[in-house]
Amino acid sequence: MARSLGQLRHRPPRYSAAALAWRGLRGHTWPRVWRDPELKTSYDAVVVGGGVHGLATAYYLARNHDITDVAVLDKAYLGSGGSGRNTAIIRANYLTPAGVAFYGRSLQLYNSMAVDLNINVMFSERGHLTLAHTDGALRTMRWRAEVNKLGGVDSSVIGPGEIKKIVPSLDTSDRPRYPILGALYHPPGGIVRHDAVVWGYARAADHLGVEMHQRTEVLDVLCSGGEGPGGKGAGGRVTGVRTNRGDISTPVVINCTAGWASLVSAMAGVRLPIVTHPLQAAVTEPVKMFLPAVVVSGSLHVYVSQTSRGELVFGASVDPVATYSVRGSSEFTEELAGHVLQLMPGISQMRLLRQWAGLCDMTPDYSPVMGFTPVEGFLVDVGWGTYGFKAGPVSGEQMAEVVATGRTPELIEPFALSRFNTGNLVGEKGAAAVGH
Ligand code: PYC
Repeated sequence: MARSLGQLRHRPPRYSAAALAWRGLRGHTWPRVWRDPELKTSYDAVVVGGGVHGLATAYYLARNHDITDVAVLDKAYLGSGGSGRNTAIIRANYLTPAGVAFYGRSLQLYNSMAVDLNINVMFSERGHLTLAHTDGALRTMRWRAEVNKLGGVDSSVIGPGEIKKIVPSLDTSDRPRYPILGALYHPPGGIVRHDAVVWGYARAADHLGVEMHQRTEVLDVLCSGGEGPGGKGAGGRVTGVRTNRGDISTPVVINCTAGWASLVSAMAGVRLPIVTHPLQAAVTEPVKMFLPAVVVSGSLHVYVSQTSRGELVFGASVDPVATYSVRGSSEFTEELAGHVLQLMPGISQMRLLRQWAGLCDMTPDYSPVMGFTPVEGFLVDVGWGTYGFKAGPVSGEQMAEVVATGRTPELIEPFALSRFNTGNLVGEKGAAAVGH
């Protein structure tokens, strides 16, 4: 039965604002938010990847199914991959019925997350606008709006007049090279503080008995009975993982990595149809709040939102080259600035402070790969492309159910690896924030 955080074994300490300030000034050391236990040689399940997906999977295994002998392994620190590099946008305005139902459930979990995890994740439901600059884009927005409504997700197509009322700083005149013809307006979309989501799941999972092991890199997935070398591949089963800190035996390994998804799966002899591309993002200096919604332009390859600190956070399409490099490039900055200024000429004096990149595992249909693989006990929650952060909670919930019940829940049936053999693809390219 599901347990609330109030029923957990260890409750996190609470401090008033004055007590926090006093402790800071006195140089107090802070209590650990999660434990740092010894790595054991055996667990009921091992989760590879300590981002939102891995941590949520471990949390729901413990909370919803009482499976607590779980280790989450991360080769760096928790949230150091895609969970710490995204632009924190959440939405459910997808194109396929499967996508709408899935991301709709994630939005519900984000809505109740502050209470469920007892942490302020700074969820700001501020509305999400996907601008259309061509007749073709407007047609896709109408299509998405109808699929969204049928799936119970609030979305509609609005014209330039309404867009201007929601975001006055947008140039809705006919002067720009790509005038704004309309937009898909999705009021429940918004932003959330991404690192708080990581910390919230980590702390809650820890309180339920899950172990998190940072700086613990998986070097190999150990298998037996499979058709490939080392007993890996189809027909085999998982027996454990080899890490930089020793071998761990386990009957269940869940690959929740991003960027390294295909490499970790290959360790079990499982090939995935994934190509990895970097995605760059950037942030400006903070200014007074003037951008009340998330704004996306597919034709101009840009999305932008304003954080509660006042910075503008920008992202673009994935870089055109498949690589594991996360270096920033000046081409990105230059193109971004040019495109953003077509949308909001009034911000030309703002300064960019930082830029960074994350890795996106792109699948042929822009939908994830979730659930069982031909290797018994080796499960995947991968292939998130540019949609990973917003899917973290629902993915954790559903993957935990797969492990606990040995069945695939209806919500993620469409995302099975076997779809690439049957041809039942779930085409979500039309729901990408920007053209890729
Ligand atoms: O799909 O909303 C999105 C998104 C934002 C950043 C990357 N993808």
